[in-house]
Amino acid sequence: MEQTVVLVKPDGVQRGLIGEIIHRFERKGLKLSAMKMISVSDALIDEWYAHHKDKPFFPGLKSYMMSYPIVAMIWDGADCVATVRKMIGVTKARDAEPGTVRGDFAMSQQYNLIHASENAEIAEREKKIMFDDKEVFDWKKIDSKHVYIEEELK
Ligand code: 3AN
Repeated sequence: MEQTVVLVKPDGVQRGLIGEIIHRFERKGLKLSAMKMISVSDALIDEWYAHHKDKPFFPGLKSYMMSYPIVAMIWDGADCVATVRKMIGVTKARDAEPGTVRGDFAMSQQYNLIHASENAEIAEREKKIMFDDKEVFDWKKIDSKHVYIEEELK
């Protein structure tokens, strides 16, 4: 199974959408492997968004990400990275498809509620930045045999 990193960003926390977001991924059949609320540091944002550091919106993005706590999670499932990206919708929230998190609950390009790893390689990098090994739980979800057929569980 594949893992992806999801952040409920400060606007999602402020708007009371932590539960809604978790609910969506749980109902989909994904497994929660880690979760914590944290205040992110300046250095963490520099590392997390290193690919955006020269963009004009970076200073605003950084102060927004540091403005209030965030909730960080690891979700686990078959093709989890692409599945979760589909479920969150495109970056500019007012263009996001209805039925996605951003499409249903947000309007802004910056205040777009949620982050999810872009690809499997980035997911591995983000797991290492955000979580210690002891914060990640390897547990068996007993309904997985009703979510996947045998071959999909391998
Ligand atoms: P996504 O989160 O959809 O993968 P990225 O990685 O392009 O999008 O951008 C990271 C974050 O930076 C976004 N979630 C958003 O908060 C912010 N952002 C991206 N593009 C802009 C922009 N043009 N103006 C302001 N903020 C932006």
